[in-house]
Amino acid sequence: MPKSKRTPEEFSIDPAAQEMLIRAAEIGVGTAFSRAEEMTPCNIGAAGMCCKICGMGPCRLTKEGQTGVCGATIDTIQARNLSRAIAAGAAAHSDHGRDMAFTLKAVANGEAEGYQIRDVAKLHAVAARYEIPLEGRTTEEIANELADLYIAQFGQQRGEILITKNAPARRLALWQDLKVVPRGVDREVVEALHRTHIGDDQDPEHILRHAMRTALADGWGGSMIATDISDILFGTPAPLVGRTNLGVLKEDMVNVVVHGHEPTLSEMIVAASLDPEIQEYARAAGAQGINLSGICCTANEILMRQGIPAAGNFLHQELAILTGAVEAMVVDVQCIMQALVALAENFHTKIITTSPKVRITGATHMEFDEHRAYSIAKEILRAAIDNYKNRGKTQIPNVQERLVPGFSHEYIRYMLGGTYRASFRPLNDAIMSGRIRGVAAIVGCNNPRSQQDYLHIHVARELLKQDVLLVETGCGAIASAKQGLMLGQAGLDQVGPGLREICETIGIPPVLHMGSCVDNTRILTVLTEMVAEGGLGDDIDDVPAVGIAPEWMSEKALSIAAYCAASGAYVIFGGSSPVSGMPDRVADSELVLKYLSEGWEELFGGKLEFVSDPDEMVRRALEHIDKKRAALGLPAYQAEKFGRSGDTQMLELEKLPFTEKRAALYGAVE
Ligand code: SF4
Ligand code: MSK
Repeated sequence: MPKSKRTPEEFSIDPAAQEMLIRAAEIGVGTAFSRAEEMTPCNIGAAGMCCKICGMGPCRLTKEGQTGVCGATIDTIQARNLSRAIAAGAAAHSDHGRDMAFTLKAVANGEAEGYQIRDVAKLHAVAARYEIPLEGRTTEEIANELADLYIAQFGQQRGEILITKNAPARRLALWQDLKVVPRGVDREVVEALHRTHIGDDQDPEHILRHAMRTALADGWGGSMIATDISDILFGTPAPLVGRTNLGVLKEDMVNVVVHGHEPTLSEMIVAASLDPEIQEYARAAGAQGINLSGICCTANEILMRQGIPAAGNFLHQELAILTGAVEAMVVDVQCIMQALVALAENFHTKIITTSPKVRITGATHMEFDEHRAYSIAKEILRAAIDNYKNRGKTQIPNVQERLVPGFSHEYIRYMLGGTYRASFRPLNDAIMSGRIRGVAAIVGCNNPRSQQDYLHIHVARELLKQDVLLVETGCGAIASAKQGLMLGQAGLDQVGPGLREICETIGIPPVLHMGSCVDNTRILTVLTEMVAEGGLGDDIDDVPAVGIAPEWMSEKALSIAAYCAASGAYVIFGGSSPVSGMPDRVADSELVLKYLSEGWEELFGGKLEFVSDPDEMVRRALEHIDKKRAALGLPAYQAEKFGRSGDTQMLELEKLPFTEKRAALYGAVE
């Protein structure tokens, strides 16, 4: 393996990652970090200037006015490439939602071993949204009807998918005007692929209009279904104390890491790990028990519901194996690196694939079936325990941090007003007064082409200083958690004065963990509730809010960006743009890039821009928030007006002599 040009510190800001990267170099094994360094991206493909849709190509358009063999222009090619990526992302999220709907159906019919409906209140709330009768019916009858309704959204051919009814009325009317309300989830994905086949839709703006419809079928379709059903089956998240980073792995226990996205199997593994029979089996193997942890969004799912520690985000998947302490990494779907299998050959770790959709050559396959989920979960855990005896030399970084995850939109509502006055009013009021300047959602992946976590954390810290409340999901959330930004203390010493007052008063961290990447729909719901509460406009594009994915890498991220922009949000992506063109060499290669910004803004009020410099991301985010504040007639942000309440005053009083302190608190004594 060639010697790396970058140091471990340049690869990641996380000390646990740095330690494991040193270990990788000592052992002589590669990781995504070193492979990214060795693999120079193709500059033509990276700029979206290559088409390989048909056998007359691939066509690389690198000269002014050049077209593909079929005559396709650079704009058409870029629009097609982006549209296909959005369709793939929407398909991944939505297929996850479909599987959740089938699981709900199986549970309702009593056919899913080990599962139950844990959140009946959420089942009722969701069913009521779609006018499913509740009176005099059993939980199973209601769940059955909701499952059928949700399953039907995927295959529906005409009309509008019902989930879009949850959007603000003005937004839905706009989508209806623009004819982008999805007719059925699958239909839009299929049509995106059809339109981008050789010889079909060749007007870039027309292609991208349909890309928006496809993305909406994800955000206000498949993903929202996935989130709703996960909550119904496994419980709506509420804050609890969790831990994160590789230090959560344990030297004297059987370490099982679950990785991927769907909570169906991982929840069952959590339950099976508590089974006395399994605990005894682990002790008989010489371990103190089973230690479960997660990677990526599966981690987020079981962290925010069960408090199971998160071993790390996307770029930690290989690093966990490098500890030598993982008996089994159990994967389902999405974001699983093929490199895991080859890396695991250097250790004793078993890579266990479980989804009927995902197999990796060389991995052990133990197929999951929700009808006998608990038994399969126990078989997987037994296989991990049997592997404990094969463990060699280990090195677990002594690095971990606590966090408070679990801020579902239901909980945010509750925390702002309690049981009797649950409401978004206090949040809206805080924004209207300027205590909170605005809200930013920092979401998305890690990408080894940047320094792991750096962009997430730099942007987060700068926005917090500017009194911007942060909500986070996916790997971005784990990045913040690793840095302690999801603890109450961060609301006291890492934020501007106005946000500090809010964090103090409610007792929340300044960065709210809202779940996995399908749970970006929770953020759409929060924005919708803020609009409904009043004072921040009539639609999502009025709210002083931005979405940022500083280290994005997946097609799912592009789908999320598109549905957020279609919902009215300003979305900033870091890294490089897949449609950047090469304006310095090919002057006519900018249309699509401009269209995502100016064109989408004109149509939807939301837009997508690619910005590589984190300070520029912050500047644009704040500029947008301030522009929206001004449009609403809200006072301009003035940090100096706030910060004189609560702990700040108490801390200042503490410094005074006793008599002055008493006088300040209780008045002068005669
Ligand atoms: Fe080339 Fe046109 Fe075929 Fe694309 S569709 S590969 S531009 S010939
Ligand atoms: S896991 S899509 S790396 S957020 Fe959802 Fe993380 Fe991105 Fe995968």
